[in-house]
Amino acid sequence: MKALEGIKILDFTHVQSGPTCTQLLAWFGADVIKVERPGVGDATRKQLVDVPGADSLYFTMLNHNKRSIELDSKNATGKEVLTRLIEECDVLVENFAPGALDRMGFSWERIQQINPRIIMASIKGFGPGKYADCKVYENVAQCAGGSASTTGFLDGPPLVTGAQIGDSGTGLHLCLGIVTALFQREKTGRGQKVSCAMQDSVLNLARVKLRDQQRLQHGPLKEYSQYGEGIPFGDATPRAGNDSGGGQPGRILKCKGWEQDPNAYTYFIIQAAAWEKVCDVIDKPEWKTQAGYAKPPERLDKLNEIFSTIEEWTKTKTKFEVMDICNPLDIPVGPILSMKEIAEDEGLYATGTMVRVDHPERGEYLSVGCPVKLSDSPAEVRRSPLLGEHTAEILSNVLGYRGDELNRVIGSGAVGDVKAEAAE
Ligand code: CAO
Repeated sequence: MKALEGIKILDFTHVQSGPTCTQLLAWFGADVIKVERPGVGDATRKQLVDVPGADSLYFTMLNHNKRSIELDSKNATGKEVLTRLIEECDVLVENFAPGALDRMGFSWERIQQINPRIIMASIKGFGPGKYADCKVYENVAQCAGGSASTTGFLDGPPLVTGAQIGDSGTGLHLCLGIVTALFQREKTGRGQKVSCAMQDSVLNLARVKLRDQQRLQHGPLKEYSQYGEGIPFGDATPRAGNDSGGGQPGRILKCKGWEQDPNAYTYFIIQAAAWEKVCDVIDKPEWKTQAGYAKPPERLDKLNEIFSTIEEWTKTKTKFEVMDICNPLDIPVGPILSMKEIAEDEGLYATGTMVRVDHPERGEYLSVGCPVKLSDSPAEVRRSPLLGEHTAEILSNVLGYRGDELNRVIGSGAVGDVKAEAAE
């Protein structure tokens, strides 16, 4: 038995933010029914196509373990089928542009009338306010949520990060909201609306930078490299390069082979508790007691010199040798892993964090498995559905359409190209 077994999700999501949420719910055991426009489907099916004719990796990697029904929600019969789905499902998840669901005739008020127990979960770019009507994509959220202004180097432009904190980050937040609302429904018997704005989710993940914004009022941020370099602070949290976000100085340092390999680097933290061991490893034992180096505050104006000296040592080792030497000494380091190295790491496949998935159109591909491991509800990754693959079985098995009723729905053109025999 899976944790969310018996929970039905009406998945009205598309692109990335919403689908990451419903994929997690599917991995936790919910029956996720993805509603897609007939003949078109989620736009990502045909975005960044690598295998002609096959669903893209963008789609397949975000829609595992779901069922797909083709349904035109603007057609009268389509609306009738959608109403039946709302009656049957526990949760409706959507991330359409602001107002799109209302324009279809399915406002929150209407949805509650149809099914008072349903939980409706929505992702929008911004919360209520002057930008509420904007359509928003990943990088817009990273910029509006304070991440871009605090990412990058001091002398360069703001940077977006490769981790999809706006889309997948918001999907994670929404998933937590849905499960929490399901938990509350156990006590109240009522559904509720769960809303996540991408700006808010990014800001939540950039929380420590708002911490620093307020600390600035009480003086310079001494753990930032620019303090040691004598560069004055402005009135907003600056970009901090690869400085660590906490109170322990850290940097990315070159390792053996860096001249050829763009990822031959390690992250290296000179945590106060491990300072003496760092000094021994890099053969600078005198720094353990020398004034100006022995105590953490004294080191802050010498970080460039200290990290350059450590880098002379890391350049003589591979990033994995640095890890092997430092880890037993409790010196926090981490190799900069390329996606190629991650894709080849059998240890990640052994834990289910990476998976190999078979697909009828594209053959085997790699994906990231469920990152949350439940001991009583292990996630098994199943391939994403083809467009409308489950239309027939959802109409008949979930919604109970039979005989003439089924033929009427199929004949209406609202559910794509379905064979009545398949549904019967
Ligand atoms: N049947 C009939 N019509 C359907 C349908 C279906 N099954 N599914 C969707 N549609 C319609 C919608 O009703 C909408 O019609 P109207 O414009 O007439 O109301 C239309 O398709 C387009 O939907 P959309 O505006 O949501 O899609 P878009 O490609 O123009 O915008 C996006 C995409 C992501 C910018 C927008 O949906 C959005 O801002 N979503 C919220 C924030 C978000 O999740 N962003 C992250 C996406 S991942 O990077």
